[in-house]
Amino acid sequence: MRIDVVTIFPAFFDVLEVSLLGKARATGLLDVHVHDLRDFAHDRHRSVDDTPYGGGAGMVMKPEPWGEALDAVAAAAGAARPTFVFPSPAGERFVQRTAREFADLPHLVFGCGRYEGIDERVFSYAATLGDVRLVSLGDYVLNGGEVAAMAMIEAVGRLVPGVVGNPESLVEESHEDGLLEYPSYTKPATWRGYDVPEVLLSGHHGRVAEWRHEQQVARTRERRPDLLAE
Ligand code: 6GU
Repeated sequence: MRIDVVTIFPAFFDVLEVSLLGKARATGLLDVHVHDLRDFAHDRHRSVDDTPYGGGAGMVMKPEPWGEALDAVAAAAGAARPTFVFPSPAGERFVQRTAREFADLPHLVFGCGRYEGIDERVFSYAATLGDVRLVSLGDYVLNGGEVAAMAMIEAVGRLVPGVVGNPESLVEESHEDGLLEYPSYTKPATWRGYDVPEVLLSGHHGRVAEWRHEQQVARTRERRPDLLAE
């Protein structure tokens, strides 16, 4: 899978070199390219923002550098139409289903906005080059799309076949079956007076599976009743 990122803060993405995603990059499973939006601004100050038409607080990202940046990444990637992902608190919710959907695509382009947002025409233009998605992590506001893009890249990247060594570990985790994950324990069986639940020491696979499922339902009901309603 190819991933391009357009941002005014490329350094946010330095951490893509560590851990499982770093390894996936080194082995070529993930082909990640980070671009500085200011490289596509041609005035003396390499400006990427301006005041909003109609007035109001803050600055808006100018369309011209974005247009050039999107042209460049679309051309670099060749034939396949990219999917442009713009992290935005005004977008659709990013959930595990979104991550699975994105993991099946050949080319994702993350466009990270700052300030009060990106000139709306950029989204219309991007739609002529590929699919466009505005996607939010949740109902709170970050300073820009960079941290959100990082979270999405990790959630998507780990679903690309081969990135996570043991594919079984992707099956039994929170949100894969609409429930939160069951609690996990390791040795020692007693630690500071806390015991591992007896059933897990029993060696009885059927009872273990049943207990884990009960735990999943109980903690989902307690912590995330909205998931059970869905
Ligand atoms: Cl995707 N972007 C920004 N700026 N804030 C957010 C977000 C995204 N998701 C939640 N808050």
